[in-house]
Amino acid sequence: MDQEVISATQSVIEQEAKYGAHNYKPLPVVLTRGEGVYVWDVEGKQYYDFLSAYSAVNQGHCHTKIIAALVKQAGMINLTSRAFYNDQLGKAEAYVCKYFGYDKSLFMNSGAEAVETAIKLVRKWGYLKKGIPADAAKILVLSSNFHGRTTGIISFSTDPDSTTGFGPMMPGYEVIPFGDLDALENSLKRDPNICGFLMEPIQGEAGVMVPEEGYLKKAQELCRQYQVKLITDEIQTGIGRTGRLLAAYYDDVHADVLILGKALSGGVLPVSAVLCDDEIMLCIQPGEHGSTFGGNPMAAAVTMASLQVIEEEGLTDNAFNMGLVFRERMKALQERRPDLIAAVRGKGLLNAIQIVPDASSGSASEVCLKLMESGLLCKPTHQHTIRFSPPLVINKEQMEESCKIIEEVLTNF
Ligand code: IF1
Repeated sequence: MDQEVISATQSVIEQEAKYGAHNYKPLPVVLTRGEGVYVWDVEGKQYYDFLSAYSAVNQGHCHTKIIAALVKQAGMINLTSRAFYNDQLGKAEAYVCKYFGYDKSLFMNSGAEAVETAIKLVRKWGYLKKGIPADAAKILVLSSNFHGRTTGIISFSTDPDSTTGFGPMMPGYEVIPFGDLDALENSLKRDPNICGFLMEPIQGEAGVMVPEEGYLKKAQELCRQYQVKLITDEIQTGIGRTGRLLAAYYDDVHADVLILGKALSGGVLPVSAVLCDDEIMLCIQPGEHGSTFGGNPMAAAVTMASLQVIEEEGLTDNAFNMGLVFRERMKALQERRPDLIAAVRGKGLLNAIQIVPDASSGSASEVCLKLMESGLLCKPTHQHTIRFSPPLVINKEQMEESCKIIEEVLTNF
């Protein structure tokens, strides 16, 4: 291999190791360019991107329409703060409200901020509308949840890596087992101070865990019965990723509070939003919540373009169809090689393969290294699970070629 080229990758890795915090352990690949489903490293090697920045780049890398909106707005005005109006935010608010069917929207930046915002909204609603005594509001969450990294959000994480050494944890949350409707009902019955139930319709970080069909529908009914707001975190599952515009649509559920992030901007800028109806949103008054960058005109312009692309290019349906192709091939491989693959699961283009522990295939991270060498980038979640989430613009031919790479790596390990 070319010596000079190796050092280009190596020098970036060494610089990060020296000057960056050690809070990540990335694959040893340094990317410099992306287009559609492809990314290129500094050595010029091309890869299929089967992570899409954890489902943020649903519209594909450097989508011309989204970049055009970004550049156009960049030459007009970038940031006004919310002390003044800008001429883009109102348009974007109207756009997302109509797109997802809510009265109102509140723009933030990161996913974690939007989750915090949703919690604040539902707590406020709990005090003002449900009559919960001051500071007694409680929010239900699921085991193995992932909603972000703030001190508030990690307070209800069940992952020791997320919490250990970061205490004290904030009270006001109760964790119930994933997929367990009886546990949900018991908690709702027991505690009248519960104001919200926060959940991921498919748990991403937990390893693409799909609850039983009808779980969310029943959960919504229970929440209504007990006057509790259903908050769906669709930061990862939303915006076409699972083959429906929102994953909750599989259960015909329209959540009381919807949290979006990641692909809301096509991965171009950090943009998140919370959507809900007036009954909840108007509980927060001027001065009670905000963000310097939240709702900035760049984010607004990029959001509208990103959502337009999803619709115009039929990316939700494509995700559904390409997901069928992917799982069919992978399930066929599992049938041939049950010694290698323990499970294939997912919806649309949010999928995971679980590798048989101690199989000759090695650990999930070793498999990901081999896939990288073969020209396909993805990331393990936990020791034996690999997540596969390509941009939704992937076509049949690209999907077939990607499946071939995965099959070859898994079988020739
Ligand atoms: C990282 C995971 C995925 C999310 C859900 C909120 C957030 C996330 C359902 C917070 C963020 C990202 C964060 C990213 C890795 C990635 C991730 F492995 F950590 F869990 F996708 F599965 N709700 N998920 O998935 O959004 O504040 O990050 O914008 O490197 O931590 P954020």
